[in-house]
Amino acid sequence: MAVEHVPASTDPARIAEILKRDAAVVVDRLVAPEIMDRVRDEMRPFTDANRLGPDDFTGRNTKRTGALVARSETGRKLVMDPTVLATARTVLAHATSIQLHLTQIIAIGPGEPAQAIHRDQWAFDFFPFPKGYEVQCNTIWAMTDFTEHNGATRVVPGSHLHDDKLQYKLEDSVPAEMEKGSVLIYTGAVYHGGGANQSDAIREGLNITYNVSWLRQEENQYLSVPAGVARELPEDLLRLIGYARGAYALGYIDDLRDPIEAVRPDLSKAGFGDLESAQSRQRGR
Ligand SMILES: O=C(O)CCC(=O)C(=O)O
Ligand SMILES: [Fe+2]
Repeated sequence: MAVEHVPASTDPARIAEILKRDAAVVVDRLVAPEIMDRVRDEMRPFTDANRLGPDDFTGRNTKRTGALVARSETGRKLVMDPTVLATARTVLAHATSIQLHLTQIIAIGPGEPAQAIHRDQWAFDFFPFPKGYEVQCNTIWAMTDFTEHNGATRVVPGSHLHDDKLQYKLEDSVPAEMEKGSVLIYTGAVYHGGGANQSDAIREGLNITYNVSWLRQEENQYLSVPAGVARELPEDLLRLIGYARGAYALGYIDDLRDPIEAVRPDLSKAGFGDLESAQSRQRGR
């Protein structure tokens, strides 16, 4: 079964429906290809200086370059892409709030073998989340065209409802081929992996993921984004990277203060977390 493609004009509610069924979908040409070139240019000093992966999973001929919020103006815009963000908020609506989980350019070099098929949510120390309870909504933006030949991400559509800790073979998966500027959206529970790059050019994708705010972030945003940069960010992005309570009491500073006060005291919200929302959750709504 191939990964379904939808046009850029598709309503996020419809995209979320497909994700509920398949746990993977490609939104074709969601941004112009030039946006991808801009990210590449802004990130070039960091990608050039970066080193290859330390193990087979991260890819010994693959570079992963992160901290997009600190390093790339265009990357910040992609983190806040309205279609993706509305989709992620819908997919993860069972949680009080969501946050940015990680940002990285994944540049798979020629000759890199396929990555092991996995679930991204295994990052949470392999905790067995209940079937159907998604904790992550992920994207890979195609910075180059993605083809089976150059290492397009491979996905097992519908596998979010399969058992945990399964070992899939590459033949069980299909490549999420897409044009530059398109985005693959997939959940934390779907089995997938980077494809083998059999071409002679680098396959570049921008991996931006979101998770429920009651879990830890994979990329530590507080340390990846220097406070001086954080101070200059728009409020919605600042809250999304973690300067907000994740639920009623999660993430406050010292005397029950809003975490945003650490960098933007002017934006502080009076009171503690949302008690009413916490109580309605406790009652099961
Ligand atoms: O680069 C890709 O296509 C996928 C990478 C991936 O799934 C991962 O590193 O978790
Ligand atoms: Fe992954």
